[in-house]
Amino acid sequence: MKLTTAGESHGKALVGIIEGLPSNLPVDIDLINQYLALRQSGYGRGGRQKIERDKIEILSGVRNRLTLGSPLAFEIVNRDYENWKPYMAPEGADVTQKRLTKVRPGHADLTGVMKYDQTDARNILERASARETAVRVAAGAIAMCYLKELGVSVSGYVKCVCGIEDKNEYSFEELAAAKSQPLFMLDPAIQQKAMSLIDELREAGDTAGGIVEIRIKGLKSGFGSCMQYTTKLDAILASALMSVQAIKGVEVGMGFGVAYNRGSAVHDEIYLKDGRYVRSRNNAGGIEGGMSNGEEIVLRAAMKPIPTLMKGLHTVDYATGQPATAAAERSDVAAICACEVILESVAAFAIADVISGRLGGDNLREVKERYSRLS
Ligand code: EPS
Repeated sequence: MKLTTAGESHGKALVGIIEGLPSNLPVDIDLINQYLALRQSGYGRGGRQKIERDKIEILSGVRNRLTLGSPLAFEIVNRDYENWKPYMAPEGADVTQKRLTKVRPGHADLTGVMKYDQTDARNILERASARETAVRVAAGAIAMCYLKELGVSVSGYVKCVCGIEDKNEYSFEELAAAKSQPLFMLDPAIQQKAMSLIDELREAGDTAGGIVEIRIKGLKSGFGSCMQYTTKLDAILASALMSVQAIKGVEVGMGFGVAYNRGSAVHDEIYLKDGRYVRSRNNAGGIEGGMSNGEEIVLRAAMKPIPTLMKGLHTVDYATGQPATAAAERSDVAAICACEVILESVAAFAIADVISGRLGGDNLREVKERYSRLS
């Protein structure tokens, strides 16, 4: 399975093409739009989300809500394009306007203008923007339709906002409550503190990142491989999560904790119970030797604070070489809820890809038969 994305943040539309879906897969358009709306939600988001009403428009590959096995192409229109058309139109635009040369620390601006031989960081940030993730959420929701057919589900919640951390453990079922919360957090008191901090940061013109936990339930053992480094499931998932804008760290299971504990406190002991292998706990996060071991897959990712700070950080104006305050017109204070939805989506897509890589299958019946034969 392969996803190609295209589109600029203030261009006409965001576009995605998915290749490799089996035929006859039911595509739940309401679910896709629900995920797109969730990506726009959450406490701490900025002005852009008041303009956009992200909705998928499927252009090919689906007939009467079932996939055809052909490339599935779709678009998500940028409503803000109407305001940006004079400055963004491919057919001709006034590029003297909306120029950005006071490059933002932490954003793609500076390295991008140098690499692509530009004088206007607008030509970089439009594509580097996290708006691109709308496409990945739509594709992830389609991957969830595929996973649902096999009894695999993906969920998650926000564990930490700018150092305010929920250290509780939750069952997979408990995670479902997160999405109805303003910050997708599960402890009301901790969430309240995090919301107050976001208010403070908004006043101060500052931003916040956080930690998201993603869990995958129902995946049978043996997905991924120990035979070649490129096929290790943890490497594939870490790459998927790290590919999301603003992610600076990924953990699997106990993650960095493994470095602080002895072997007997880290490894999950194995028992045979009623003819099935079970483990004493799940520090491995459902992956051993680069393969799923049948336990829940547990991933965590750290999101850096949004690099557009309304108060502006020290920078250099690329046009003049003079010291400057970094550009800021509008920004999210925190986009951790969006990040949670995006991480679920990219994890779902990566797992669907690994399953389809192992099972093949031109049509859904073949895929389901092959999956059901696995123990
Ligand atoms: C985003 C839209 C953008 C930003 C954000 C993501 O809107 P605008 O730039 O028009 O205000 O809110 O972009 C970034 C975080 C970024 O780094 O560029 C969206 O729809 O998710």
